[in-house]
Amino acid sequence: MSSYEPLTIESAIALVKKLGLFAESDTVSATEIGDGNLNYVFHIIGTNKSVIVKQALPYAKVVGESWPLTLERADIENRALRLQRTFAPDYTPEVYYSNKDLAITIMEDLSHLSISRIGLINGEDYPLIARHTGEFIARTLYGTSDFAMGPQEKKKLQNTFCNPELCDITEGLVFTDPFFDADTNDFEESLRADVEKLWNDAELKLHAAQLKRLFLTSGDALLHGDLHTGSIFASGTETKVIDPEFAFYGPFGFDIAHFTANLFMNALSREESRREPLYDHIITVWDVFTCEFTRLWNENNTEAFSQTEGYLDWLLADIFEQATGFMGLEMIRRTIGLAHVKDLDGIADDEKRLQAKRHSLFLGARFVKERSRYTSASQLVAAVKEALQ
Ligand code: SR1
Ligand code: MG
Repeated sequence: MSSYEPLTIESAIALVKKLGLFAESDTVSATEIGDGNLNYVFHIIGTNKSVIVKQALPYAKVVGESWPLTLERADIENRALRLQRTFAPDYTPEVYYSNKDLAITIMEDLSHLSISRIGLINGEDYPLIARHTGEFIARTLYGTSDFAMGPQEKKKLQNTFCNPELCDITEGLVFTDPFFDADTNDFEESLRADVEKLWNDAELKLHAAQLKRLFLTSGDALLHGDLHTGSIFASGTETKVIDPEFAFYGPFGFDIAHFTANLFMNALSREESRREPLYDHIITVWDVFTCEFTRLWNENNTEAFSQTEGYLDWLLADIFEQATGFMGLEMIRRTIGLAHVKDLDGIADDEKRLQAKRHSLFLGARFVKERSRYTSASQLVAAVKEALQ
């Protein structure tokens, strides 16, 4: 029988003391700080140290108890964090303790950093975030791929990261619902004409279906699975990627797509004179990802064709094309789907907010439909600049 019970402030403190993470005699306080869509997050502070206790709830917090959700995701998150830390220790928090029955992960406190979405909204630029995130993505993806592990070991690992319920959320909220008049959609009434145009765009729907198939069937590498700017803690010097509960074996282009889509949406929320740092990040993350992936490819590769002329270039071009499409889908769903972004929703001026959302929809659709036309991040940036003129 499962011993699961949702934690309270009191039981969270009792747990960390029982585990010996804090002395019984220590004065310990806790605050529930979870502002995500799915979990409880307790920040626990003692005299000399602090930790984060994260607990999955048996439903999606963003919707309520009417949307039951597997507790398995806490175990997936815990195992993904531990694995990602072996490939990218500088960019992954340390896990101190995990308990599958309680759906709990206790990890390093990152409260000296800020959630990058909030920082970016408040005008921070995080000069190293793109370099660090590009290295994180390249190392975790390459390290868990057929190329690094060999197909047998990779398949064994892949089997342990089947994440059907969380994938189902993405398949619905990112790849399907925004393209139909689905109950989960949520948009401002003033956008109805734009949204109906999108629902009636047969070409867009065909491309969305193709990208959905890629997501459903590819098993390139262990993805983070939800790598938006709310999953990244950052400062001027440090970057930590958190929350890999959506981790599963999927297409190489997915994580970088979500990071860049969220950077573009932040750019849309800014005045023109403040957008350039976001554009630089998008170019940098692609440069760094490409260089690091290439370095790892040449250093450690089990594939007999690895040095066959043109193979790596073809693969990188393919990753770029699929990522451009996934990026467009993320921009669309964050504008009209169930889970929005504060970057766009928080624009106080009605006209500016609607304009930013229309740009997000327009650019999202363009990136989905015309993904094969783009071959570099500077072309993506140029397309955004042109649309905003
Ligand atoms: C019901 S969960 C909604 C969204 O929150 C997560 O962060 C994922 O992005 C998911 O699509
Ligand atoms: Mg999350």
